[in-house]
Amino acid sequence: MAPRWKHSPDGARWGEFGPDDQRGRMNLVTREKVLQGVAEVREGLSFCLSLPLDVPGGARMNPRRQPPQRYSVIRNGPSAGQQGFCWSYASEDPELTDVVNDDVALLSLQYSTQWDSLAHVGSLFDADGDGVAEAVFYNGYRAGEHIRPGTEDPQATQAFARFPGPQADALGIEHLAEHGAQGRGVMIDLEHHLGRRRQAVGYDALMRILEADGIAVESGDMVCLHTGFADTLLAMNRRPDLETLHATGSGLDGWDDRLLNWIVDVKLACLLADNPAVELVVPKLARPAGGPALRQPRLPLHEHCLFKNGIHLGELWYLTELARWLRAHGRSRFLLTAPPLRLPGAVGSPATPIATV
Ligand code: UVW
Repeated sequence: MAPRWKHSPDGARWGEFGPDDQRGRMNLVTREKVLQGVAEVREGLSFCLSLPLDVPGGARMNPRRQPPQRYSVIRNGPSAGQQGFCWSYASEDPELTDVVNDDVALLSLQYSTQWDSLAHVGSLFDADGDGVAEAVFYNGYRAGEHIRPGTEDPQATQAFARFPGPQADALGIEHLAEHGAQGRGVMIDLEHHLGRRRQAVGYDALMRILEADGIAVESGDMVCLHTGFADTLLAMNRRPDLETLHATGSGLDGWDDRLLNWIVDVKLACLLADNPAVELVVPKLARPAGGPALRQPRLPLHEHCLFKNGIHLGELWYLTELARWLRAHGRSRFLLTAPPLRLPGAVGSPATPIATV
């Protein structure tokens, strides 16, 4: 089989875990790391790190992502539905007493608390060296070949079925689910040091915070960034006030090369945040007067992590209660258990992560 790439992007470590690897740096969450996580369990106290999955509310925060819609399955006709159950087994046999509810959800997988798979963000890059950039993902997996449009169903009546896929035959979220996504979590409490004002956090600021809090990030750690954004959002009770949100919460500075190098050199396994993108999304750099167009990503940290280095991202996690508890108890580490849905071919997944201390 022809190798998937002749050239890898600058700053990428494609092939680090073999050319066909689809787990990226989650490979660093080894049995030893799980035991390190388990060793952090001293109180038997668990924290749910998910927002309710119908938060933010509406689609104003991201028009591509709609709130969940749930349907019921009514087998016995509307009258059963009106009584508060879907069907009664008595319709099959009058002597049976069971009444049953089922439901169906139509879910934007990245609407609320979520994982991004390595198939979520790639880049236009000339991996095969033919002089033309193609859409390519981590380890050279190709759009159109490995990550492709799903199959249209001409019989489908639902509106959403008009836009089938994408179908990630490589790099789908099931690879993370099969790993288990359990290991040692480390909390970096940006909000405690910076407040909730929107600001980019670069290498220097991050190092100051790690030093002040005595935090050492080690190989294979699952790193959480608490900014307070999700807590502000939750308090809006599903009516997000965009003006306030646009001024709220810190995020990593994806244009800071020293920060990007640190993320790779420290060998963290994944980056998880309570804000919408882990990084602070800033407007595109300006084209120099009269100069050529600058080809650049809108989301440089996504490019660096998902595309170049196989580092999964988690967004809109709910970290405030855990961050407060850890600070009050002079701790920053915990057992993190955060499997995504084992949904083959999906590019992201809702998550209900649990921290145990
Ligand atoms: C995009 O919006 C592209 O990604 P994310 O939700 O990961 O920030």
